[in-house]
Amino acid sequence: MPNDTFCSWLSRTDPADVARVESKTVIATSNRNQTIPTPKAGAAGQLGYWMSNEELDAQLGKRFPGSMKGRTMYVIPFSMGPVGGPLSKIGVELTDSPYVVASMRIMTRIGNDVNATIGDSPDFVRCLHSVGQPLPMQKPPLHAWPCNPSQTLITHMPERNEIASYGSGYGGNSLLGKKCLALRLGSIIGQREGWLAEHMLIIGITAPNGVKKYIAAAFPSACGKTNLAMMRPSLPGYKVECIGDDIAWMRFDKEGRLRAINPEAGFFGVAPGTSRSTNPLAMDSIERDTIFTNVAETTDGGFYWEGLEKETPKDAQIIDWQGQQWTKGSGRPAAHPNSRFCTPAVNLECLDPAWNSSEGVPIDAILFGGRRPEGVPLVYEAFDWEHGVYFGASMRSEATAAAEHKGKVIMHDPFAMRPFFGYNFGHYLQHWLDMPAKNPNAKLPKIFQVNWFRKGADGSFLWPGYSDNSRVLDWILRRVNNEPNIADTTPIGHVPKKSAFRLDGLGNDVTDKWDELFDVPREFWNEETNLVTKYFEEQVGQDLPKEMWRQRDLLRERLNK
Ligand code: GTP
Ligand code: SPV
Ligand code: MN
Repeated sequence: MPNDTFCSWLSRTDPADVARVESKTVIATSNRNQTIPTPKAGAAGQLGYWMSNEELDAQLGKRFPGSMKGRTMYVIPFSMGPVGGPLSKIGVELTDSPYVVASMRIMTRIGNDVNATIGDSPDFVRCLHSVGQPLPMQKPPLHAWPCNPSQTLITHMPERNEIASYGSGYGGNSLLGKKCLALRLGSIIGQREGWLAEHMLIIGITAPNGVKKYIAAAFPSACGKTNLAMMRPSLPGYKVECIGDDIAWMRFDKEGRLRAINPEAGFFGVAPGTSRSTNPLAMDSIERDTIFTNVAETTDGGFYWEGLEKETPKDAQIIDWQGQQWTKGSGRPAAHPNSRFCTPAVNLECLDPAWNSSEGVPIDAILFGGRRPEGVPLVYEAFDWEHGVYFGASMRSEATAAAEHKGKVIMHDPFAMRPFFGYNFGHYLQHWLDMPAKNPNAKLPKIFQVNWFRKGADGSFLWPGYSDNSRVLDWILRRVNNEPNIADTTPIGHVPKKSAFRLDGLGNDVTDKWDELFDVPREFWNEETNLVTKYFEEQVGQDLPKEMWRQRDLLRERLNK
């Protein structure tokens, strides 16, 4: 890299250890129904995996004794959230992976000041991680990345405040503060203590009149959180500042404002697709102090991935994510589709001045989104909180490379939390539904659904996305401000009036697609509602709050009026 301060690292993993493994991620409790809903007879549960404490002890007993033999064991005291903050939680991770140490150094607050607070909070979460390859290994590890994929198991023990992860060194499997603590255990603690742990980005948006509002947005893995969190708006006069790109901890304060903090201290972002044109501020921040995993490399020491074609000299020699010579048109990707950059938050130019605030920022709108090539408009607004909870509950999205799922099948991913629920999804819905009653003075955020990924007949995206998503944010903020006459009502929610939506500056190639972008096909939506009904019946059954059936019925009525 042509940069004096450049100091970064490339890790290549064993090709068998490249993403989260949902099917090997379990939560052990003494009560199965507390952890997962009971699926209908004959249906395989998709909302988490439960294990008994006895079975878990047996599984851990088979794996951990002697697992770190010959390796250095590191002890990482870390804080999720500002050290000592009222919403923050402390963990201590033991690991035999230096990659995990370096990554936790970026992604969390670690060090002596964390140690000092442990005396005051002996309820810290005990985290244990091993790559599962005691030394000497029979064969040297591939790419110097020891792991044990056939024995991988990521486990959570909420009753003991413990996490134990074996066999994988990758991302959410091994950086135990992230999905394991901040989302799975976090959601359980949140249910107990009356707050929300969510797979959401947090941003501050300053409108041209100088008024600043904060929003949180839940999109499934690899569906655009990091990009929205670091967006440079195309609409003049707007400013977007980033609090977080992946996780939000939120609770109503005494004044009834929903306050959010980002428990993390860095960004573990999807590399492919990141470029000067899509996410320039991320490109700036990854020029130094960054750990890259499974990206491709240029022979002069730069990074490369799909999306950087225009920014890389034509004659650059490229080594792919597995260390092989790579040429364009070879039919295989240069970077793994789930390759990542891991970079400190403080590197980001658009980091919000309040990102480190321990009481959090007030949230005025919550967005849900996903990859929906068909049928789902660019943006629509819920009629009320309960309808918004139905938005979250009925979310579906195309599978991505962030976990082990194959192909682009559309999967249910309620609240973008399917892989991260720490407790029974039915109870989780009830927790959301109870928020207004439990916080009687709550100023409830408005709830919206967005979809940057609708496709036209030719298979290309109808909406330019990225910086132009600021146009959607503009409409959302104006709705939050109760600006009159900017919305129409459809059976699925309020949509923008074309005349009120900021399309200025976009070419006809986009504006001509308005009707296609906002079409609400009745047949599609009836079918969608049937699929959600089937999912609720098969997966959640008895545990589904009745309010969700009411919302489903109201939607059907509106669709067929
Ligand atoms: P996780 O870190 O896995 O939770 O993912 P994420 O939700 O932060 O997703 P991210 O922002 O990293 O985006 C994933 C992929 O979607 C990248 O390849 C992006 O380039 C692409 N993407 C993000 N925003 C948009 C958009 O507005 N339009 C289109 N077409 N693609 C987008
Ligand atoms: C996700 O998959 O949602 C991520 C990446 O943010 S990982 O940390 O691997 O879970
Ligand atoms: Mn994520």
